[in-house]
Amino acid sequence: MKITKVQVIVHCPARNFVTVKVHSDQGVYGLGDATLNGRELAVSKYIEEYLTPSLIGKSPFDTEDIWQFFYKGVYWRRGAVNMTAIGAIDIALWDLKAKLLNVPLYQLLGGKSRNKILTYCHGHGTSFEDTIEKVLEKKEAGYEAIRVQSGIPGLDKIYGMNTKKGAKYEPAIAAETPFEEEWDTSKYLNHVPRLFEKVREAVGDEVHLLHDGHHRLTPIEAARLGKELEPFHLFWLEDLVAGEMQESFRLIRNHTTTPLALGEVFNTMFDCKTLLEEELIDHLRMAVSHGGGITPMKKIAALAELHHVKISPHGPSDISPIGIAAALHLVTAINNFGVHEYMGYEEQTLEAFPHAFKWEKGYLHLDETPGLGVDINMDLVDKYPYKKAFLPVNRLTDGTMFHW
Ligand code: KDG
Ligand code: MG
Repeated sequence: MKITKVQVIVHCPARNFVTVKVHSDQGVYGLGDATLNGRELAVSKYIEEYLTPSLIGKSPFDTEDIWQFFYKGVYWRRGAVNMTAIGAIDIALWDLKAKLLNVPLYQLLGGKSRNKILTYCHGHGTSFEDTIEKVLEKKEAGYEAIRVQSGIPGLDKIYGMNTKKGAKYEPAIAAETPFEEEWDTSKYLNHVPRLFEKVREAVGDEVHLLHDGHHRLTPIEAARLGKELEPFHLFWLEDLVAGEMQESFRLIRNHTTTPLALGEVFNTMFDCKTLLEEELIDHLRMAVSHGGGITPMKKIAALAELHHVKISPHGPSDISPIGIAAALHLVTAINNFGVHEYMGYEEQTLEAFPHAFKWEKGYLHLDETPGLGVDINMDLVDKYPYKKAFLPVNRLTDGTMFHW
């Protein structure tokens, strides 16, 4: 059995995606998600130029050896572009292998540990009232877990807002250069506890509430926020400080019992080794596609399990249904699953990626379709060409460059 061809498809069905299609001499193909929001062409070129030639002729069953070949063989290890490229190939090979064996992928990862996958969505509004309305709408739609972000008085353009009714969360903006947002930490820190007091009162105790700090605080600011939110029993506080300094979480952890989540920008075990070994977080948010694929994520999940940390994958709409399915199969098989982010897709994206997974009443469900259970509609690829788009950048109100 041999890999005969690798196609890298860059397309924009409502937003940009990079899809990898690995063909075998059995006429069966596997699909991988190589989308890295705002840096799509870097990954597509990387796969075409540097990975594809080494894949041709290899057996698609040798997922471990192929992963090690690309990870160790590059010499310049780690990094988002490199690991997303390796991850896309790895996901496509696992899809292909499961299709060739005629089983859903989770059967190769340990079988079924659960029947359905808890999801959380976004309930975002401009004001207290608007946010409460959005959160209640999501509760009504069946979500048991809701991420809450809201506009902050005095700041016009900030993260996590979606003002258009019914529109999906989409931070990337089509342009030649990134859009600039603004930030003021003291306004934010004063606002968030008041927001959660009101939201908790409106939704009651049954719904899990989550919040994303998007890497913007210092450890001591994060500790204050965690402490002040304790009465409202959050499911988690995500990305409070930048993840580069894993040691920063020691201070936060010593000050608050609010559960902590981190990791959507991580791409290897080494980004979270201290966090896991010292039990400094409760949920690891790595996406399978950005974390190097199924092969390393299965090992990371095993290390996390040892340290009471749950795998709760990043699932924004800039991860394609292929990347989401890869995570769904992984978290179906492992024991230490927490929650999966899921916000749905625009109509064009759904048409571009026919898929077997289904969302119903707060949970995602897989069926018995062999492989990942996701396809790509090749007839639509030329209809939706790539459009350059960037994630925003962020400045303090005095113009200082800040974290986004
Ligand atoms: O591409 C970046 C987005 O996916 C990111 O802003 C989403 O923070 C995010 C989240 O938690 O989904
Ligand atoms: Mg996040």
